Amino acid sequence: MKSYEDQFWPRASAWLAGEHNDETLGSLAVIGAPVRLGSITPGRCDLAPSAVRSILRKFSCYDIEADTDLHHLRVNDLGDLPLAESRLEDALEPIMLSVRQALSSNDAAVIIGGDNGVTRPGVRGLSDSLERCGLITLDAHFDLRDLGNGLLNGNPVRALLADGLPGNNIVQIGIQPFANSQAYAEVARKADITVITIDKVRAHGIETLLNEFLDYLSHQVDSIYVDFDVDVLDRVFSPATPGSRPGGLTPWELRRAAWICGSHPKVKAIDLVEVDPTQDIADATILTTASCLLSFASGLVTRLSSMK
Ligand SMILES: [Mn+2]
Repeated sequence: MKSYEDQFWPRASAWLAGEHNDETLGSLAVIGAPVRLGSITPGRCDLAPSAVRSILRKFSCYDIEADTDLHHLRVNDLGDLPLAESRLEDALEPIMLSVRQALSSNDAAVIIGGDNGVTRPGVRGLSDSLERCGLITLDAHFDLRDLGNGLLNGNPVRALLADGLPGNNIVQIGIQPFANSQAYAEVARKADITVITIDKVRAHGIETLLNEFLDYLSHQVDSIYVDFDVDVLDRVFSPATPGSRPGGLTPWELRRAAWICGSHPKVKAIDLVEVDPTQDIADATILTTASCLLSFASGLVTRLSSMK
């Protein structure tokens, strides 16, 4: 059946495929990084990049909240890196180099995982000097598990500490009770990582906190990477992420966070990870994930127009 098309309602899928205004403000790279073999709970998060791309048919390109149209931005969709059968150890270099290359010719990059193992190579893609890089995680978990059993989706932040990322360049937002151990809370404390639990987010608001920590990091780093582990959402909104728990963020909070990151001049890359489309219900998780990609892009339009 031929689908209904309306020339006055351009779809975000067409934008991702390359539709844009004759004159644009800049460009956004999109990289699929379908790693899955490091997942503690085995699943098919390797299918998320294609699921996000196809659900964009259901979205327009207009952000009424910011009054921005995504056609002001060119997208370079670099496709999926062939990593679905790769160990995280072997995925480091391809993801890192892809991010590095993407950032050399685009204003920002969105990496669609894959499991949370993409965060380490993603951050390493920003720069060789990790002391000049900042990391914000929106995640129910520390991802500071021991490295003794090799790389997992549960230890990218621990691996980054080992790589030389200073703990005081790391801010973790959305950490849930009874989803993390005291031993790993102690690792975070000793490393001087800033930890904002989910109850603190509830008390102070995601916008206030995110703006505060983007400012804080901006004073000590050149570029910032933001990890959107979609399991930071409440489980009701995120059935497709194995680690989500009741009591997490709402889709509104995550989308708003994505817009704020897009609008901030030092945020160079974000990732969207941990979504296993085979576990989704009514596309709830994948719709939110796609809305984060679009809101980050909308924030980037606002960033680039203010720089003109
Ligand atoms: Mn995580």
